[in-house]
Amino acid sequence: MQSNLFELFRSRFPADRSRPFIEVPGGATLSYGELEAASARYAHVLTGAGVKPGDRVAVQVDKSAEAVVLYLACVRAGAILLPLNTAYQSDELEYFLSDAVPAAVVCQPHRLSELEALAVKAGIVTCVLTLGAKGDGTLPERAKGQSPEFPTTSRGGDDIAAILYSSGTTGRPKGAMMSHTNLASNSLTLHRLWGFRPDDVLLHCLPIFHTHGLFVAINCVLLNGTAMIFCPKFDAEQAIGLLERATVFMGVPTFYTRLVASSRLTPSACRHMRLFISGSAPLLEETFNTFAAKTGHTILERYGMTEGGMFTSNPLIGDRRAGTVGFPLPDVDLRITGEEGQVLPDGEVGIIEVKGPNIFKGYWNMPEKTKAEFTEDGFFKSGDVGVIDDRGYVSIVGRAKDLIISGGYNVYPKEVEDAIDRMDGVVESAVVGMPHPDFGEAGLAVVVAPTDSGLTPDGVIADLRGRLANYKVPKQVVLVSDLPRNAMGKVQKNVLRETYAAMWKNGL
Ligand code: MCA
Ligand code: AMP
Repeated sequence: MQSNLFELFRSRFPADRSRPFIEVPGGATLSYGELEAASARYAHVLTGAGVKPGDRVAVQVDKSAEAVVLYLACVRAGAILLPLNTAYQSDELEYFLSDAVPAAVVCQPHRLSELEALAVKAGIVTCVLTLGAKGDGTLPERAKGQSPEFPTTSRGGDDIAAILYSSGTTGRPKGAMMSHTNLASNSLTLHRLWGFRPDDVLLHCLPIFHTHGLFVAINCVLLNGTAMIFCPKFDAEQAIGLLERATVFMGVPTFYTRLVASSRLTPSACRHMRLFISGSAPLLEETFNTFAAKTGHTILERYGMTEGGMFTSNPLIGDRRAGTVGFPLPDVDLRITGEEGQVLPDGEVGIIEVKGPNIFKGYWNMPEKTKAEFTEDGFFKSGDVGVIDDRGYVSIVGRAKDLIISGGYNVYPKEVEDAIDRMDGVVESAVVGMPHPDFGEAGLAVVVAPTDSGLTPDGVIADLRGRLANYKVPKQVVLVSDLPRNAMGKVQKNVLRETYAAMWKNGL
């Protein structure tokens, strides 16, 4: 049976293919017909370059209509999309390329030589293409002479459509393998649950190299066969101006705190809107309430992970409760377990475990790690600490994993600590998440170094900037002579958070 995700989308495209799919503010519009033809052309370029079904295609490009075409071209060709954050630096990219061994790499023109060198270093025979501006080597240029028809590659439901990397608590990034069925099932569920309508227009301001902007947002639009206004990045004032042409908005909590800070956010600015959705990080009750007071809209908060898309959602119709992430999706089994793995009754706090058709197929090249993350009866251990109340609403009350979520991006302290520890003069370090008014949380690095090491806080930050994606770089660094430890020798991060709370001026 043909389970290629593209065929599901195509079955939902509007009969009138001249209808718009992507509208870039102040830029071009891409119709569904153009999407179909362009993704076929891109698929021909990829297969012509030797990409075969199951091959990985690493993509590190700015947000654009062409990037969405490329996503669908990979799916059509039966290749595995490997989207990479544009903020990733060479050291980070080197790992992804050597681990995933892609058959093709698509990047921005200004990073071509860097990516080519990395591909050679990773020892992979690969084709490196660029997206964007004109030039013989660019994918859009090469696509010009290609046929607008492409027979969609047959895929089974369990075949992998995408691999998304996250760093993980051990510091070594792991690639979550999402199958065609994983992506299709979650998108269909969300599209139905959030009541998408034939006249919906999504205002899309999220980055498209992570699950939220790529799969949650774009896939709902593709299933709806309607348009999205596609902003290259989030700008609160621009977004408010565009709301009058939109009906649905999806954002991380930072988007909402920036929106409510504007005097232009009024009921009138939102008069055509029917749904505001938030996720990727906890939405403060204060933001929920201020947003409701300023617009008359209650934000719908949902919860999920790269490893399975969305797990829960507040209701479309009914009580959207601040501080909760709503109910498990209809096709997701969600339970709370205790330290011995026993299932806890409602009202008790424990680890959130999930099971369903959306849960990923495992970590690329890491069978042992995959095994460790699942229970014997097939539930995925999220690492989030939660509770279910007497009405069935799930709340996230903490994290068992050492993770900072900053502006919706995950920062694993272990990865940042490893980078700091490699610096000359550093004995050891600990990175903790501190409250941040804009990003929710942000990193503080406590670095142990002898007084004659020559290290300075600014020097540590400057060094990290070249080696880590910018959002992972701690906002503040303090140099100390030792770290507090418990009787087991483990660094007491809670003590560090308390100790430095007074000097932490919002990370600024
Ligand atoms: C930018 N900076 C950040 C962040 N973003 N620092 C900490 N955390 C961040 N998230 C820093 C930059 O390094 C720079 O610092 C300065 O802020 C300004 O950078 P700029 O690019 O101008 O920032 P911005 O455009 O205002 O970006 C902030 C943002 C962006 C709009 C909130 O981070 C964003 O779009 N976040 C969304 C992330 C997302 O989509 N997550 C979903 C993951 P300097 O000047 O010092 O260099 S998927 C997921 O989590 C699951 C599945 C789920 O449930 O959805
Ligand atoms: P990622 O690994 O980027 O997919 O991030 C997933 C993590 O984001 C989850 O494990 C949660 O810790 C967090 N998360 C996502 N949505 C929410 C939410 N609505 N509230 C609190 N945390 C969330």
